[in-house]
Amino acid sequence: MSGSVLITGASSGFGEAAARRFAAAGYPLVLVARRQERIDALVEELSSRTPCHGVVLDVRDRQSVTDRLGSLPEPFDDVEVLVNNAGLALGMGGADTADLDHWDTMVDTNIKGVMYCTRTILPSMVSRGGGHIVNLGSVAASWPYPGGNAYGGSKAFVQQFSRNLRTDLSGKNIRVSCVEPGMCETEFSLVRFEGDAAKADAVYDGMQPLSAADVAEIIFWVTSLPAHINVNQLEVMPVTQTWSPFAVHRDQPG
Ligand code: NDP
Ligand code: 8X3
Repeated sequence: MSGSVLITGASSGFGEAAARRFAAAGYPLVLVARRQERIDALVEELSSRTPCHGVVLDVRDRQSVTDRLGSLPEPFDDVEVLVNNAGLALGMGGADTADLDHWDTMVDTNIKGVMYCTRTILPSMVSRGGGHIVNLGSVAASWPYPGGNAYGGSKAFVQQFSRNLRTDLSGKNIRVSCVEPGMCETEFSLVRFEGDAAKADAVYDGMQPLSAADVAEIIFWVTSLPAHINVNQLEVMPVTQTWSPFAVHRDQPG
């Protein structure tokens, strides 16, 4: 690789771990998230290893994404890898009781944020004649579970958007991969349950989830394969997670 690596959602979880992984390999980094202190601290820490540039913004803010990620200073403007990682789940209630504000936030972040960042960075990849977009999907894109509703729907968008990008980018030497993890202990569940640590901890109780470093290694691996190889979609779960039989409700008359 010759350019920079831009990671959204770099202030925790997969994004932070991916920043460390790419820094260890010496790539210039653009680290994006909303929490200024976290981004500042990571930029300061990783700058001793590699050039780092922090951008504090909300990926839901189209103007801000377009203006700030579209005018990065050198050498960061030569983005070779875009990791569209910023995202979240909110709530786990049924679709009939879910909070519409939660649904809006998931759609705006997981769908629109990915669209804005991709559309902003893609023209420079096309001009430079190469690049790689890694989108963070989820097992929830393909496998429904109770309370997954809008979150699963938003990740299904990420899966299909990734495939469609590949067709649009045919012949342009730009790779697109959708990495789809299962259960991984990050701040994901703490965010989903709005700061309720007991509920978040219970999600991983008695099982070994993936770690953020596991997923970062996969993201790094996908990008470091020989340039003629494109991993389209990569679903990964901890060994402790698998599928259940279909639920059949038998009380309902005909
Ligand atoms: P974390 O909550 O640990 O990290 C989420 C990151 O996204 C944070 O850095 C957060 O930063 C950032 N973010 C959230 N909203 C915005 C926003 N509007 N603008 C900019 N940045 C934002 O979770 P994970 O690391 O686990 O999640 C990363 C991605 O992986 C998400 O897309 C998630 O859906 C997906 N995923 C997670 C799985 C899991 O089990 N953990 C499994 C499968 C997929 P800040 O708050 O500072 O803005
Ligand atoms: C997060 C994984 O299984 O909690 O995307 O939906 S799961």
